[in-house]
Amino acid sequence: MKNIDSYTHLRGESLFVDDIITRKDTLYGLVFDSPKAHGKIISVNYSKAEAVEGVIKIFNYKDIKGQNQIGGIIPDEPLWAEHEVHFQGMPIAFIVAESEAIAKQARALIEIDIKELPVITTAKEAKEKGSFINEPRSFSLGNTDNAFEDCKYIFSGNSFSNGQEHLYLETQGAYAIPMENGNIKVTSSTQGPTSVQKMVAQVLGVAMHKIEVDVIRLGGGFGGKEDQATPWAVMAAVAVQHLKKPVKFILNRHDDLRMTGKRHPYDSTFKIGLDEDLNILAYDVEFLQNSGAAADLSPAIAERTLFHATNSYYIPNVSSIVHSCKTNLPPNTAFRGFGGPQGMFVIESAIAEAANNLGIDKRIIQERNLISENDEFPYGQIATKVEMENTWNTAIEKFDLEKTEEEIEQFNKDNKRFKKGVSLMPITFGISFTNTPMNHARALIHIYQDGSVGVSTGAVEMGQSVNTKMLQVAHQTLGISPDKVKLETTNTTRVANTSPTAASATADLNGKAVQKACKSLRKRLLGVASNILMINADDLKFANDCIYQKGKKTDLTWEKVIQKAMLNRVALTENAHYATPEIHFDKTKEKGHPFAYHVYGTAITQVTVDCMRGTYEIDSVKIVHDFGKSMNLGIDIGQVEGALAQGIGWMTMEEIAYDKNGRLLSNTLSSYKVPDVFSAAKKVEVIPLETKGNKMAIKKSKAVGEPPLMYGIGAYFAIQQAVKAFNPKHKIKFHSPFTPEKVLMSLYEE
Ligand code: MTE
Ligand code: LUZ
Ligand code: MOS
Repeated sequence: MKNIDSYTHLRGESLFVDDIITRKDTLYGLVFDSPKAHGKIISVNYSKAEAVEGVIKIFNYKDIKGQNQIGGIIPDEPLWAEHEVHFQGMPIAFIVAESEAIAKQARALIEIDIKELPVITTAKEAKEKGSFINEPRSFSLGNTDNAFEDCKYIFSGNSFSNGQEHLYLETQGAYAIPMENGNIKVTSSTQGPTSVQKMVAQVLGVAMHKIEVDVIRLGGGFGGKEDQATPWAVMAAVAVQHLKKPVKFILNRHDDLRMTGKRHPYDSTFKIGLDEDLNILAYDVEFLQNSGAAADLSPAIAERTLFHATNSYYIPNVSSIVHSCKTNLPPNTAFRGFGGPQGMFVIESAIAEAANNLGIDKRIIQERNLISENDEFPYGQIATKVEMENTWNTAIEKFDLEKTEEEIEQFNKDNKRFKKGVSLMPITFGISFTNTPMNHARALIHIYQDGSVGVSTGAVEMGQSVNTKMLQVAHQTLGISPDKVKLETTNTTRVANTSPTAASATADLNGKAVQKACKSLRKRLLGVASNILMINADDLKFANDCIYQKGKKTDLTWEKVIQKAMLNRVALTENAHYATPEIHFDKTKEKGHPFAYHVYGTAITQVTVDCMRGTYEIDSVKIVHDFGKSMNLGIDIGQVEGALAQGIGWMTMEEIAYDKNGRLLSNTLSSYKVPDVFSAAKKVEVIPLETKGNKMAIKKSKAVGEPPLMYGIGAYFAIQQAVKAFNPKHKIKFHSPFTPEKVLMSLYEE
């Protein structure tokens, strides 16, 4: 089934926040943000700005009736700065004017005096100065101290991965309108409607029921709108509370880039120990997460780094620790993979370092240590239904890796200027919010009296096509045609207390709720049909908009059953709640069974480096991915391709740069390069490995949103191979992104 949004997307008819027809008295907001990364606010003078004609009011922390606090996990983040600023781009005030242009004009006239304080931009520096968000977390398995003594080979090193800009096509924004009795309706471009509702209520000092949050769809989120869509919606709502007029606030790209957090850069050190047969016996790793100036989701992201620190390998002795380091950058936040990719890059670095020193192919160590059935993850979960070796071996075989390797060897012998490299990248990703209480969802289904169906869930559509999947679940469970089903907007008055659309678990959680609600409706309606036909309900089934008796079509249609149900006063609405069973985690022991299941896969990446210019091309990425039993292969392969491009971008060309003063240098699309159709990968092939699936996955179709991003890590190591082929003296480093500039330096270093 095609994505149900594709028709309106292509015609430009899909609605986003900015497309809502505004009320005629609508006002426009704009943030005044800190020009300095750290300091004390001595004074702010708004008088010139306030005097601009068309400026209605400039809000600051003094206008807040509730709490000036929007921190989700830790209450350490004011909506508007009070006496101190902690990063460039930190919101200080909110200008509301008759137009955006007027607000912009006024913003330039605000005068601020800041007494500057020392600025920290790197995690290392923060650690040296003892600047942390919270206490460190650590996981351990076995005993690394003893195990290192048994190792024949021990290697250690550093690994750094940089941040990444989400670059959702639709920038952050919200439109808030006053309703009666002080109620406010906020249309927000958020992955977390409930967090927006909760924070609006908290800052306004009102009950949550006074705030309705509606989400039509997002023009991309990628984690950037899990927590960081909230401030803009809250600011618009504060203005509505005071002015009793609608306020619209859409960030322009420049403001969005400067004010919002990104993927966390990680600075890590590792020590890896192997025995004679290249079994990894021990792994010791310390992660320094550059969290930025407030917690945001950093503690949860740090946690997921630990969960994925050993990627797809079984290592019997592991000791890992992560420090969330407080720096003077915008608070970094969720980004596809949620700290997992950062952890996985380090273990791949450690294996590459070992292989390089031993003069063998990285693949040999990888292959020797792949996780298999009943192995224990460092967090205590026992691996079951493992498909790791299956994807690995299938990839090697189906894509004829041996032939590729021979061809590359020959190519590298024959060519001086161009060198090729190849790498294998296995992935293992746990599905569920690592915070167990978040793993639940609800659905509300209405069957209207003409037989058409409206489905509301807590899922936010952001391009991943979750609405299409929800529609599939509903129409298949009810046995009616897809065009009878409509997906409603995500709205806190219809589905409340939702977890954000995140952790790749949205289709599973909300899909299970839809399925449950539809099954209840189906059962009830089969009772109605049974009365009409005077046939035992057990022999009846809905399919193709009709009732079937033991596989034979009857004359009774879906519509007729619905009409009869109406006459008989049978409820045509159902609400269902789903909470993932079996999962648990004990944070005091750092052990448990946090994931419903794992997703596996293997990518083979081939690159060609131009050794004169340092530029490179990704020739091909060939992937064998564990989809379980995909319920929509078109959508799922689209997710693999999109995530892969994002992963390659993170590893190769997307370079976030701040100067020493915490100013974002890569603040335009001319100074921040994302993969385009030419530079992502010339060829992507995905072989869907149809596996048993998992009963915890919706229709046994495994979650797919985030895991394939990590295939992109393969690009880093393939480029490294090619560089080594040209310059054997190159001392390999782990410092992503591997930009053409760094490649050039590596090609010619002595
Ligand atoms: N795909 C598109 N097109 N746009 C997005 O913003 N977000 C990704 C992924 N795929 C995203 C996307 C992220 S970060 C997550 S967590 C999942 O989608 C969330 O949706 P799911 O839980 O339905 O997979
Ligand atoms: N968000 C979250 C996530 O709050 N918890 C998670 O475990 C998670 N995982 C991936 C992406 N977002
Ligand atoms: Mo995705 S990082 O869970 O929004």
